[in-house]
Amino acid sequence: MNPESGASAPPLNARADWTVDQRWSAYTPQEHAVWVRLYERQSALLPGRACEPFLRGLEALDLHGQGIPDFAAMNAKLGALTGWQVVAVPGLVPDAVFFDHLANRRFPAGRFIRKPDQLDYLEEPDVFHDVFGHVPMLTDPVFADYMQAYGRGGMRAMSLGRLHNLARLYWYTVEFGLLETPQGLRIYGAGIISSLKESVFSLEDPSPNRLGFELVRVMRTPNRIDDLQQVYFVLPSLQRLLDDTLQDFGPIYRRLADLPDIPIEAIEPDDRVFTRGTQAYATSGGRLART
Ligand code: HBI
Ligand code: FE
Repeated sequence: MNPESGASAPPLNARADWTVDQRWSAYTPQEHAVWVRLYERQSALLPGRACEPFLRGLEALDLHGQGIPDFAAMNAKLGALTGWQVVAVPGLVPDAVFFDHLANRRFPAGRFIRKPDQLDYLEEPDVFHDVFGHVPMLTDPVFADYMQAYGRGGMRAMSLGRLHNLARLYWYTVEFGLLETPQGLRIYGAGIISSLKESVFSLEDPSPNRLGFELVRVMRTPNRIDDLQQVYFVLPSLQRLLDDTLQDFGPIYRRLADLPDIPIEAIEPDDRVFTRGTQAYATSGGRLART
């Protein structure tokens, strides 16, 4: 999150709400080919790893990997399912703009796609992360309501000076969340599902902690934006996430003001532990140690 982002104005080619036309017909064959490569890599990993609502969403939206989806066609299907729409934006948008879109059931998605020599490195969310990663879950009615509730809560968190706490909730759910199912843990977080390495690491590596989701606990846990996660939080159900988020966050924010952050690798006495991670990946230096 850019601390100055609240002050900036939209780029000249964007509307006041930071949206732009997707200009689907302007994508080059090379750009479509990047989508196809990413799609094929990720979809091979999804069976037995992605949660059912995600897989159903991918089917329902007909995101079959022929190329970068045309938002207009995708929105017709998405809108009929949950009333959500995807709008194109140039890149990261200011927090207040982001929250306003979510509160109105619009998901801002990057329009550009990463370069073929940077398949695993992203500075800003591109169309593959935003559409492949995020949009399938928006076909689930419960998750769709959660995202809207999150957007509504965003402005309040900003005015109360607790945006850093609310942003952690987004991080550890929408981006890096795991779901408990009778078949085992499954991915629903877009940051995981759009990443080759993390789709395997999040579920199968002995390094990270995997802990039961608790709202306040999550909001006390810092996150890392530059590497594979040290901790994942496991939801018992998507309904639990929605229910927790529909409560009044005022008292929670007052409690958080008096509670210290929890170190990222810590396991607390009250935590429900799915995996006590070795933290081997993080303590060996993570990304920095790799050549
Ligand atoms: N902009 N395009 C875009 N995508 C995001 O995920 C995003 C953003 N602006 C702000 C923002 N996220 C944060 O407010 C949330 O992650 C909390
Ligand atoms: Fe994202």
